[in-house]
Amino acid sequence: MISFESKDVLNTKIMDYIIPGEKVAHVQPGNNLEHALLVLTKSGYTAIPVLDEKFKLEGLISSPMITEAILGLERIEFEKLEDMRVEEVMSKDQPHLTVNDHFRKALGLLINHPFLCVTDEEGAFQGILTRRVILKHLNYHVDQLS
Ligand code: 2BA
Repeated sequence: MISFESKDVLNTKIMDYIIPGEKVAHVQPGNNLEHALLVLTKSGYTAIPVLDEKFKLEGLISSPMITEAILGLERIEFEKLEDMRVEEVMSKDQPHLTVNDHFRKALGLLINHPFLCVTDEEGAFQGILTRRVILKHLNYHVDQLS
């Protein structure tokens, strides 16, 4: 059975491990879907945060959400990409972390989400914590056990 020598791993604060806001690809609620699809495609990510002009976290948008939104009965209605806005399509009910949270909370949430947005107490976006970073950190500690 795996047993960590101390609970320090799970009590680690997340802030040292986040990808800072300025390095995170994002779109704004008022952008059209064409712009969002361009950012997603160019960045290579399947989902990215939606932030307002003051960097407040508003939601998350993904390529499947966009495809679903422009899917007509018989064809994909590409012309909708220009008219529809990110705010009409984005998901608003994603869990997120705040700056003082620890790995323990993040670990449980990252089972179902590839990344979590991190905000300060006022909701201002600080960055994201990805599944990759958490797994890398845990893997390091598991390696120390052998
Ligand atoms: P996905 O885009 O589905 O990417 C899944 C995994 O594929 C990523 O896991 C990463 O290991 C790899 N990957 C995808 N695109 C990449 C790229 N352009 N450069 C390097 N590696 C890439 P994680 O690193 O754990 O990221 C989890 C999720 O976090 C990503 O899911 C994406 O939705 C989001 N993400 C990560 N970094 C981001 C950033 N700088 N800006 C916006 N979103 C980001």
